[in-house]
Amino acid sequence: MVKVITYGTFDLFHEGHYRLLQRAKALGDYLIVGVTTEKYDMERGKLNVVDSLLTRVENIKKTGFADEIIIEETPGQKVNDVKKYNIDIFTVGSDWTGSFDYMSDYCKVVYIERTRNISSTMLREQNKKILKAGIIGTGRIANRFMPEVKLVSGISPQGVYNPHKESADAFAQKWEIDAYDDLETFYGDVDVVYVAAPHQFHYEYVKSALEHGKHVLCEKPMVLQREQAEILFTYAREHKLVLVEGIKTAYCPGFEKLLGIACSGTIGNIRYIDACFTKLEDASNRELTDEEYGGSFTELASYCVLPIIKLFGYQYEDVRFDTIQNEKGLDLFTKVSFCYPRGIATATCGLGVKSEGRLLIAGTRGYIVVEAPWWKTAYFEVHYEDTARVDKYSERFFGDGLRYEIKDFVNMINGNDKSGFKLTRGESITIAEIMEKFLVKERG
Ligand code: C2G
Repeated sequence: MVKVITYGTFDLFHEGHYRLLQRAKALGDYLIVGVTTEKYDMERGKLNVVDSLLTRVENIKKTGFADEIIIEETPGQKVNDVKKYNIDIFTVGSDWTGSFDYMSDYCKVVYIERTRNISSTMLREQNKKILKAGIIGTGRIANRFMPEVKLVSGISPQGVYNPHKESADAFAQKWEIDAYDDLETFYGDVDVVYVAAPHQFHYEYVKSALEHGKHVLCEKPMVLQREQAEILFTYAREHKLVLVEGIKTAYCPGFEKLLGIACSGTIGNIRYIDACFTKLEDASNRELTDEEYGGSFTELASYCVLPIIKLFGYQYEDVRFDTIQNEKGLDLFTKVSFCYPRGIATATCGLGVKSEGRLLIAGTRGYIVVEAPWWKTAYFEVHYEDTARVDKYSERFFGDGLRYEIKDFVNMINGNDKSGFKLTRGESITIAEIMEKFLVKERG
């Protein structure tokens, strides 16, 4: 008797799950299905699981493919299960190809092709819709989005658009999704759009996606002019569409906790904020050669300006920029200084100068300090006049952190929005205004 085992969350049970189980069963005579607990999913960074363990087990039972169902509770459990149940074949979907090769020391490992087009027809409850996501752009950030989106329940990547067919095809093949070089067809097949094209194309893509009735998550900086941000947000609001600027820090749990502490009076009244983010880039990269839209400010300032806008608000009295430029006139390093009625703030960002990359929030009773990479906030300290007292806070941060904004985006669309406050429309518009002021000053 050939014994097969597979594992999964099987949330919002759909065709992809059904076909996976069907083919897993066909690999042998006896199929064991391991279903994850809520706690284990939380530990492994899977977000937004909707169905209870009981419901998920029931859904698997109904398929009739499972001869036995077990519960997966811990990271090392798979190897032990294989030994315990005398398993011949371990199988899982091809979106995990390579990840479980280590299991081949104990049994045969088979990756079953992922189902590309899942429809929600298998879902019993109408309101539990799985959003089909379309990705615009095939660059570095789009590649980071893919492993993150699969860890959020309720959304499934459907296809990628790039006007250059070969780039779309290569990306689609890598991530087992569909490729599009025609925008109309692309919009016709997806429910939501993630814009990860170069900055200067964001406005047109976001606008056209909204005009096609799609909810949009757009990479930072969403746009480089205040008016463009206003037009897009107004259109989205009037058409009841969700539009989110993807500044991941704003959505990560550690940063939320940090803002809560900063505003709680623990450090007194906040008077000074200093945020720094540097990332050395090769001089030949687009970031340091694109004379119109390159440079460190457009690339990184969204992160550094975020805590300042969150804590001091939109009403700065003065803003000034100082830069160190390369021979093309692009800023290798920029310092932006703000004056507010209640305090002052500086943000520095660099692609050609390395600095310590710290976030400091200073108040009348103490200060908060977060070391790099503070934009992926996981740990921070609160210090006081009494140097013996240091309060320490930590929070889990998974992967590249994009899953947090994706989760909030999905929840906003589904109407259970408790996260709109994390990056408000006014805050996004102010960040666009600062980008515009910088570009007008530096590049006319
Ligand atoms: N799957 C699929 N096609 C889809 C979606 C999912 O074939 N469109 C497969 C997955 O590859 C997996 C199974 O269905 O084999 C269950 O998917 P999930 O519920 O998303 O669980 P997952 O997070 O993939 O867990 O320990 C758990 C395992 O590592 C897999």
